[in-house]
Order: sequence, then structure tokens, then C-alpha cells
Amino acid sequence: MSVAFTRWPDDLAARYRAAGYWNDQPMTEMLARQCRERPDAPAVLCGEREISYAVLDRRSDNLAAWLLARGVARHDTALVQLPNVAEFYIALFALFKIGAAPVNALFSHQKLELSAYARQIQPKLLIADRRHPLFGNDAMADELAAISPALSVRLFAHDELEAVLERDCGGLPDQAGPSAADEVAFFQLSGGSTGTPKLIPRTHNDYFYSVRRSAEICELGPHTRFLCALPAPHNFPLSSPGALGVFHAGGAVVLAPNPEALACFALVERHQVDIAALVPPAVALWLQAAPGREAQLKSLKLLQVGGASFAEATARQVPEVLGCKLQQVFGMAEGLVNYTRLDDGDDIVYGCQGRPMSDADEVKVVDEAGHPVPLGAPGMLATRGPYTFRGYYLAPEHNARVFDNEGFYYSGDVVVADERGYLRVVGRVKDQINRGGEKIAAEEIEHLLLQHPQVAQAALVAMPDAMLGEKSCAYVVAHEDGLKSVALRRFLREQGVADYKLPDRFELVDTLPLTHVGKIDKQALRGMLAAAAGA
Ligand code: J2J
Repeated sequence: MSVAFTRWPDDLAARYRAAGYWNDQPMTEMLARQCRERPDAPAVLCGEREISYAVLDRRSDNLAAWLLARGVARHDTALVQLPNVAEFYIALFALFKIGAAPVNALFSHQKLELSAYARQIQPKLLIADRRHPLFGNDAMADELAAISPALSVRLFAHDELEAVLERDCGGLPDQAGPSAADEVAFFQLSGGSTGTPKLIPRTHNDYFYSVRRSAEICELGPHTRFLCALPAPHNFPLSSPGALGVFHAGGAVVLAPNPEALACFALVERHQVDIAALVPPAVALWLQAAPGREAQLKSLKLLQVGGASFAEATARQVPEVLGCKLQQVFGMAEGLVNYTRLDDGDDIVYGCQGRPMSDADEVKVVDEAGHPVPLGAPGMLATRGPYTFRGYYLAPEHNARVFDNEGFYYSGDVVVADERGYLRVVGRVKDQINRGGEKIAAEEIEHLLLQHPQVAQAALVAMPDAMLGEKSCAYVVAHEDGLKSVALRRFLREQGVADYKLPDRFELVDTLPLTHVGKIDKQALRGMLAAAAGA
């Protein structure tokens, strides 16, 4: 049976097909085409390795055949956790080729996140890395198998995976073949605002369209050398236009383990990188490190920045200090991606976060009652379109809250739109902290804190931070005096939450301010933090 998910209504699906947004091709098509047109051109540059399109294709065949032989097939699901290495893309194409849908967890994810994903998709396959602290032995994999009884196949990088990729399968057997283009290709990760991390079903049709259109807007081609320094599975470096955009265009992806400036500058110079994607805190580091090293960055033409608010004053330094053009990108794993265009003037490029990539993106900016606000006034962003999902996986109650009855998704962002459709992100109504592009759902951490026997109440709020934009602060009311923040931090770590979600600060207080309906008043808490920062 295919993976169940909320589909687009028939009339919209017909419209997206008729307009050519959906072309009913699986994403394996981009690789097949490059193998015909430029098999020997580099696809991925990873450390000292240069992997051509032909090799990417062959190795993903080898893995696909190995998986088929072990019973992983169309409509199965997989949990994959790999760092920024070529094997990530090889595994992704292998799974596309056999029609198995992965969740690609971030390498920073720990036990809690992996367990939550496994609980939801019940994977048959686990691909992970022996170098991850969780997978040095088999305990975590056993735990995942207890969560997902279907989990029968395990494969580890820095272990058996490398040999599997090398072992020539002599072509894929007949039963191979991707799932239909209007089925789930993989699950994207939501930044989240709820207790459990949510999954976003993405189909070949919708994702492939977003990739093609993004590649077109960013003018990618066979000449493209794209630096992927953000976590490879993240929607931005995967699809906006990201690695998949590069593969579609026939260029090469240069992998960096992280955005650290000096190592990235060396890669830019060595591989003549012309486009890179960063979150704002990484740009700040690059800006600091660049003076005196301009020669290394000569090939860089375009720096894409997105994932979190980017201060206009910093944005304006990009061309001067890094010697390249800036593109602002406001996107979301759920779908809608906005870009400033390469020929936009300075006030647009520095002053807003772009406009929707597609003519078929429908955007409403509305007030609390769902009525459109006047142009230029702030309101909540609601959107639907050919690559914006129609529902989180297995989450009917949450879906009922974040979709209206016309199928518009409410992203939780507060934006201002101008008459040309350009958007400025000015705030947020979702209960989320955006820690330099890494998203933290307040409720998830609050629930964990409440598991501590000494904690009576907990509230996680954003506090302003010069470098990251926001950090997280946990306000905690304890049952008794003497509870220490180190103990809370250790407690959260022991529960297996990713490091970036650990509160940067704990405030132990006697009471929490309440709103008139008796809910914790986070506005007041944020006010207290701002006042403390001011003092
Ligand atoms: C302010 N807030 C932004 C921006 C995202 C491209 C780029 C980014 C993402 C991403 C993505 C922002 N200014 N420029 O998927 O394809 C905040 C908003 C948004 C949320 C989505 C892509 N760009 N944001 O960041 O799923 O709050 O996707 O709703 O991680 O990040 O987060 P995520």
C-alpha cells in the first residue's frame, strides 16, 4: 500500500498538471538525464572525492539492488541519518529508485527526535553512521526496532555501507522503479511548534517542481558549483535550489561539514564555487573572516541567505565584504519559498525576503479573524500552491488548526506584503524559537521539563541574541527550592534531545505571569527578558 497522505483536491491537481507545474516524473529523472548528457561531469565533491553523475547513478543502483534483495521495496519507509557526505545523496537516489520514502534526520538529532520519527513512519530500513554517538554500538538501533517492528534492515556508514555501494549489482532488477510521481517521495522535517516533531509528506511532483523553478530563478547550469555547508537534508540546501537544483541543472555540489568560514573559503577557492546558501549567523562569521581573504572568494557570485531574519545593515555588507550578490530566501519545509530575484534593485534585495517563486503560489495576509489586512499592514501568512503540502503526516488535529477550509496553510509567520507581492517577515505567532535558523518548538521542551519531578511549571521563550538572532530561555517554577539549571540541562540531555534545543538560559522563578484566560503569558516573559537585556 502506498504511504497515506493528504492529497491536493482534484481540480487543483488538474490545474497544476495542465500548467506544467507537475510533470508526472519522479525525481530520479534528473539523474537519468545527466547520465545521458554528461555522465563524467562531477556531481558531488566531497573531501578528496569527486563523484561523477555516472558514479552517483551506479552507486545508487548498487544500494537500491542491495535493499531490494533484503525486501525493502516500493511504499516502504526508511529512517536515514547521515552527515554532509556524498553518501547522503547516493542513499536518497537509491531510495527514490525503489520507491521507498525516507525521513532524512539531521545529524544533530538525538534519541528523542529519531524515536519520534520512527514512531510515525514505522521504517523498515535504518541507514545511519557509526560515527554518530548514538550508533557506535547497536543499542539505539535495537531501540528503534522496538518502536518499529517492521525495521528489518540496518546499514551503517563507516561500516558496511561503503562496501555495498562499491559492489557492482549489474543493473537494477525489473521490480525496481520509483513510486508514482503523485505519491510521497520522502518526508521533510517541520521546524515545529508542537510537542512532537512533525513530518511533511513531499511528492515527486510537488518537490521536483519547486526544485526546477528554484534552479531557473537562481540561473543554475552545468557551470554551477554550489557550496552546501548547511545540514544537507534541510529544505533550503536540498531544494532552494540546493543540491537537487544543482543536479537538475547538471552542476556540482561541493560539500562542507559545516559553515565554518576558513574551511568554506578554502573550498570556495579550490572548487571555484559560485553559489552558496547560509543562515544569517553563518554570514556574520563569513563577514568577520573575509577581510584580507577576498582573493579566495573571487569565484563566488551569489550568496543566498535565509532560514531566519537577516538584519538589513548586515545584508548591505554582503557585496562589499564578500564581493558577491545577495539573494534573500524565505522558505519553509512545508512548501512556499520566496526569493529576491537576481535583477531586483537594492531596496528589494536588502529590504525584504523576496516574493513567491511561482505564479501559482497563492498568498493571503490575514488578521486573527482570517480577513485580509490592507497592503503594507502586518498579518498572518497563509498559502497554498503546487508545492505547498496539504497536511502533516498522521496529525489530523494539528492540521485542523493550521489549515483553513480552502486548504491554505498558516505558517505562523507575520509578514507585510507590498503591491508587487514582496514579503517582509516581521514576526511570528507560532510558539517556536528560531535559533539562528534552527527551529525549536517551545512545547516540546516544556513537556520534557515537566517530566522532571521537581518542575511544577515551565515556559520556553525566545531571548534576543546579537549573533543568533534568538536564543532560548526556560522559565521554570520548581516544587521546592534548590533546583539548579545544571541539573535541568543534564536532565534534558539524558532524555536525548538535540543539543540545539537545550535552553541557553534557565530562570528559576516563584510564579509565571498569566494572561486573563489563565495561560502562561509568554509576551510578558519576553518583555521581562528584553527589560533585563536593556538593563
Ligand atoms: C525570516 N524568517 C525565515 C527568512 C525562513 C529556504 C529557506 C529557508 C527555509 C527554512 C526553507 C526566513 N526570514 N528569510 O525551507 O526552502 C523562518 C519562518 C519560516 C520557517 C521555516 C527553504 N526563512 N524563516 O528555514 O522549515 O518562520 O525552512 O516559517 O526550517 O523559518 O523553517 P524551515
